[in-house]
This record gives sequence, C-alpha cells and structure tokens, in this order.
Amino acid sequence: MLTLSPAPAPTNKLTNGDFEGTGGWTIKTTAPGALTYSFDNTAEFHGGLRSASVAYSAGSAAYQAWYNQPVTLEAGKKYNFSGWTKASTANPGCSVSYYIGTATGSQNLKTLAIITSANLRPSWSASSGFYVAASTDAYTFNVRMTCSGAAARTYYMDDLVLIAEA
Ligand SMILES: [Ca+2]
Repeated sequence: MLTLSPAPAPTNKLTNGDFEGTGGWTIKTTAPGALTYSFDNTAEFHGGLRSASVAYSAGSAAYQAWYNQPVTLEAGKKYNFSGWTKASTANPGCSVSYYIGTATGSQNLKTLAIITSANLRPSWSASSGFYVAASTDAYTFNVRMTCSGAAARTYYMDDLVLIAEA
C-alpha cells in the first residue's frame, strides 16, 4: 500500500523570531548610546514569555535603532511576513519598519511593514507583508526604527514570522 507522507510544513525562516530562544539577532545601531536592546525581555510579550525590546533613555532628538539577521531565500518564492509591535506609550516618536535587505542589510529591498509613530500604541498590534525573492541568495531580515523626539520610550516586537507561501 502506498502511503503518502504529508509535505513538510514550511518553517519560520527567522531564528528566534518569537524571542523565546537564543541567537538569531545582531544589533546594528547603538548610537546615540542611549539605546538598550533586549532579545529576551520578560516584562512584555505577545506570545510565550518574552519579546524583543529597544529602550531609549532620552536625550537625542533624532536617532535610529536597528537589528537584523541573515536569511537565505529561494528565487521566485513568496515569503509572507507577520509580526507584532507595541510601544510603552501612544505616538511614541519612532516608526518601526520591518524590511528585507541585501546581505549586508545596508540596502532596503522591500519594506514588509511599517508602523508609524501615530499608529503605535501601548498594546500589541499586528502587521504583515510579503517579499518575492528575485534570486536564490543571502538576504537580511531587518527591524529598524527611525525616531524623533527626545523622551524615554520602549518598543517591543514579538512573534516575527517569515514563511514561504505553500
Ligand atoms: Ca515571545
């Protein structure tokens, strides 16, 4: 008798996208020195018991925060992104963008989702997007914040998923 095994379920291309484990993420921007990153923040979480957080301790009127990880994508495949974002206060001053970048991350190939400051709240909000890989190659998945306003704020991200469409 012929048995058909089910196709393997596509898995999250992101290592530690739920921030419940270890590894995966590299901090890219530490300036202006008042930024504190955590990839196992237990104070806030959407799923599990932990999230990522970027805390800003006040001072500079304009700054950026950025972390990423390498991903290898296959030509012609569509990758769906979903993720959750929260801030310590409404309209906190930073916009949070999730994007696919070149292998170094320095070039934004496609913004998957952007949550403007006006849309950030002290509650979790979902965002989604997609990317169709032009070639089988090394890329980066990036989380980048562009900020204005000098007040102390904390931003949270959780359950980041990048998964090939079946
Ligand atoms: Ca989590």
